[in-house]
Amino acid sequence: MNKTYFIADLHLSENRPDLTALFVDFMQTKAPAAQALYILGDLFDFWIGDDEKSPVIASVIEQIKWVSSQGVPCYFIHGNRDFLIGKKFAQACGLTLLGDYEVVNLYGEPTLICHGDTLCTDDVKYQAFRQKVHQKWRQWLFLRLPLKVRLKIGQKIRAQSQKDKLKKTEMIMDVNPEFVLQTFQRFGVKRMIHGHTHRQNIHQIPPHFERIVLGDWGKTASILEVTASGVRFIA
Ligand code: LP5
Ligand code: MN
Repeated sequence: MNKTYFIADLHLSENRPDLTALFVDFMQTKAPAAQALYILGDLFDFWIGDDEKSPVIASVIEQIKWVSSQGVPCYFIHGNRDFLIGKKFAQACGLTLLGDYEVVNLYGEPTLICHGDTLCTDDVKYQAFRQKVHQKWRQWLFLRLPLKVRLKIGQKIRAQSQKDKLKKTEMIMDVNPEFVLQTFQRFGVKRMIHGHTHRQNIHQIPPHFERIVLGDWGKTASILEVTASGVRFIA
């Protein structure tokens, strides 16, 4: 029971029933045994408002509701794909929405958690885009558009993003090491857990920092288990 799970970047959608199946399996078999579950963004491939309905969304709500009902608190940090997840969806599944950066005490070790996109400061075009779409008034207007229009706009942005990414190097799309160090110092922590870059790893950074990167889900899941003894990927 003395373990906490972290997952991110599942990118669930109607097009990938295999990913939903992996998620359902995790929620039915492993998650109920945890003290808490943290989902660090991009649970969905795409989110255009809490009013969208689909079998995948219904299934995710059911699974999170079930795990919460087993006494496992479930937390969510927004990703760059599902930053529009709101209170309605959270309430429907009993999910607690967290801020972009949170420090959680994990068995005595203060740990910073975030999605990871904000650490990629070299991706100037993305950061400018992020700043715009995080403006409350833009989101307010967007969410009042008909669902079909929102879907079209979302698809246009996805297409543009994919085109832009072809011109970006792997280094540009990774975290900026100096910004990471500043972030450790700013929050006064030695451990950080994030996703987004899909580069699953546990980095030891001198003199005493640890940066854990969650992987994306594909053929297998990527699940980080944190206990009093430390961290390990169980999938
Ligand atoms: O997602 P991924 O991994 O492929 O790439 C990300 C960055 N891209 C994004 C965009 C998302 O993929 C799409 C999000 C859709 C959300 C639903 C709609 C919400 C609208 C809200 C309005 C208030 O996050 C990508 C990074 C990459 O990670 C690596 O870190 O590089 O960033 C980009 O590619 C951003 C582009 O460089 C800039 C995009 C400009 C888009 C302008 C489109 C204009 C069309 C408008 C139509 C009306
Ligand atoms: Mn992401």
